[in-house]
Amino acid sequence: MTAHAALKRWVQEMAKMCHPDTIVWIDGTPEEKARLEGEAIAKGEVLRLNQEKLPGCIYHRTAPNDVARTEHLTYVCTGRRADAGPTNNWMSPKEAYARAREIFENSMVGRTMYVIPFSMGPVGSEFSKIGVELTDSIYVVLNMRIMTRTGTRVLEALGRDGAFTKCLHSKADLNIDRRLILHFPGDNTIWSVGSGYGGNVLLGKKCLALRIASYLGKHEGWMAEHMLVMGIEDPSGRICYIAAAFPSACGKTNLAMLLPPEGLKKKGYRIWTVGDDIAWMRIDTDGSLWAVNPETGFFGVAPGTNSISNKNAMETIRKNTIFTNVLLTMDGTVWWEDGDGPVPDEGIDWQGRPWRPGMKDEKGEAIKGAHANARFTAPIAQCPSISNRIEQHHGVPISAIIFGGRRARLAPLVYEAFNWQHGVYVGATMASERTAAQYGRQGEVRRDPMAMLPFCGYHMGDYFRHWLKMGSRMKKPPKIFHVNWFRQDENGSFLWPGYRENLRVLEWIMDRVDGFAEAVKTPIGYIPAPNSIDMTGLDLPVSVMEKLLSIDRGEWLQEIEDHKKFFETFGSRLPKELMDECRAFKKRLS
Ligand code: OXD
Ligand code: MN
Repeated sequence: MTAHAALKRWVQEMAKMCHPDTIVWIDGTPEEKARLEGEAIAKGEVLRLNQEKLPGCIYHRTAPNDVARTEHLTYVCTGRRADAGPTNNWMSPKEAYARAREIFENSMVGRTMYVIPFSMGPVGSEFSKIGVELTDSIYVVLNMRIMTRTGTRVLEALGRDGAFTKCLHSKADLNIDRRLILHFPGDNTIWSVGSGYGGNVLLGKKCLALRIASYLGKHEGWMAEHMLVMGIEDPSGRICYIAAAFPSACGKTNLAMLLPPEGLKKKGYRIWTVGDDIAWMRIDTDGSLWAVNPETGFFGVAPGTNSISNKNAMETIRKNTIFTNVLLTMDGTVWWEDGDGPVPDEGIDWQGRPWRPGMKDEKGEAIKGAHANARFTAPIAQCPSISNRIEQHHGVPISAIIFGGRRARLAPLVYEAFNWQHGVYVGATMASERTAAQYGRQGEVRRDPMAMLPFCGYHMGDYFRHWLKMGSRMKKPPKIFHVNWFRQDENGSFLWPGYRENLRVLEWIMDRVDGFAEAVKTPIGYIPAPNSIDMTGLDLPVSVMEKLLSIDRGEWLQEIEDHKKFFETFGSRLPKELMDECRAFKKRLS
């Protein structure tokens, strides 16, 4: 087990509250995986899929009311309300512990409490953080074994008195009225109760690696960001690493595993995937920014993933994968909407009901086989484009940071910020439009600074200040860019083909980093000079490219008013530099 007295004491204390029948310490061995899968299958928590077609794969359904992160039940519990800031739900630690305690009390009677020691980042790296999650869900254990480094080696790295994040989870009765996702940055503690959905219960991910880590990063001088990390190997064999932040469901996983488009293939580019969701970044001894992916797996959205949108993901999930809330086919395989064909003639849908294509509900709407947020959990080691630097303790050096949103109008295909401070302004004012699939008015702009709106564990005004400070400490800060793959014409059709073709934009970004791609200075930043993006093999009329890069001063002037209003919500904690950027931008446009 462990010689760590404080850890043992805490496990005992939590067990006294939750009252499990037994306590099992997770060791991370393959034998343990086989045993746990067997138990989960016997209990009906998961199903074994067709082992010939999907070796090592299992299937799980969540409760129908428990299919996505519940932001309205997610709290940052700081001593003072002001420290959580206007973008987080807040509860006092005293009230939060008391309310959750009532739900945790006896929640594990008749169940086993699993103790999962896990490391975010390579075990033993000075960049990594250790957590211990207590849970009554075997599904959580099986997922954590894929998404993080777990088991005895982590306990060894923790030693007798190492620091760790205390993560407590119970499904309890999966009642949404008794569901709470609580973060206590001051206590390095997370309590999650009443849910079985990944984003709420795999506590290493959003809760630790973003909310708690962003808080730790501010205090310790590093950054925890909602970013993919990828390496782009150019024809000479040099690899340039970039980190990119997009709001949830805007294609981070697809971009991280990009395959070069036909037209650029002969140039010899290769993409190396470091991570698809989270980047921990520090200034190294060379004065530049280095990033590690703290995770070891992908928890990706299944619908829309297919051999065209993401061939590497389809290869990754052929074995040892957990499928959640997808359609189960009659031969024990899986399928989802906008996946690879053919559409099965029948199956069992994500709610466990018989399903056939074309079925309609009482409102006449198509019944989907898979939930729109159905997921796959797969080991990064199975990704054909995996970077060979995943286990490097210092990660990879970052040359460029990319922000992006989904904007039908306004934002051009790509532009480059003038400098770090301007780049922070670009990230802080990032926004995405709601699509028909999301709750709220269609087309409505939702500000999502650095794609961290639901994940920043402290006051966002202080977060912006931290970004500015990090830039001033770097010898050579990465260049900052903004991309928009989603610009539309007057008829609502996308102007840019996206997917693999995005490499053309990344090539321009790399060339800008090296200082030789041509650009035109505009009030919003530098945009590509005509013909500076390689269009070999892509038949896109020049007039469309012009539209993709066009800047409408009137629309931007309106946008700035919205930036100002948004900034005002942060009150006196907003760094003055960002309002200065706002004013300077307006002047450039007038
Ligand atoms: C997200 C996710 O919601 O990565 O951002 O699951
Ligand atoms: Mn994410």
